[in-house]
Amino acid sequence: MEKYKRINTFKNLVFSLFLILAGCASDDQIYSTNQSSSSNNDCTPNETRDCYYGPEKTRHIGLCQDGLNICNKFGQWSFSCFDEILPEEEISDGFDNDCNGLIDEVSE
Ligand SMILES: [Ca+2]
Ligand SMILES: [Ca+2]
Repeated sequence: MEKYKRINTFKNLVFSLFLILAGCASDDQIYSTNQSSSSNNDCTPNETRDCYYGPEKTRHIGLCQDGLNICNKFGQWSFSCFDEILPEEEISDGFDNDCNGLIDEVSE
């Protein structure tokens, strides 16, 4: 019984992580919470939202990924964007490292 519970909790954890990582689910959440808050910085503690501090044209391109702002206990968004992936120097690895839409374009 105990074992089953633990597995279930783990499953839930994985599922919520998946929701956070899958941008669309959290987008919906952010949209609804944004409507109720008047100021940009105010948020509910432990709330999260997508963020990306790289060039906008590289967002969601290649390896580049959004990170998360996390709301602190004072109701302010964290300055850091956790787990975001910003453009890096292109290397020959089969991925678009610098997020310009071209894969391994250096090996021409
Ligand atoms: Ca590239
Ligand atoms: Ca590459």
